[in-house]
Amino acid sequence: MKVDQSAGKITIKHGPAKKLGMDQGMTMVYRVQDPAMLKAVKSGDKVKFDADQVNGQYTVTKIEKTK
Ligand SMILES: [Cu+2]
Repeated sequence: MKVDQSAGKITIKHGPAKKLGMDQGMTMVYRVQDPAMLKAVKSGDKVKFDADQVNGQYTVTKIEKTK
């Protein structure tokens, strides 16, 4: 939904993510492990991503654009 490369953050609208304790879909802001990861995506893209809780913050560890 929104990419903020300088802050290393991305807003993602996603479906249920049981692994992260999210039983319902939602739109939320994630940190990214490495801001360079955000060069591959832009606002409006559909993405596939992996995330974990790192130091209590939801952090994207992998992201890729899908069609
Ligand atoms: Cu969420």
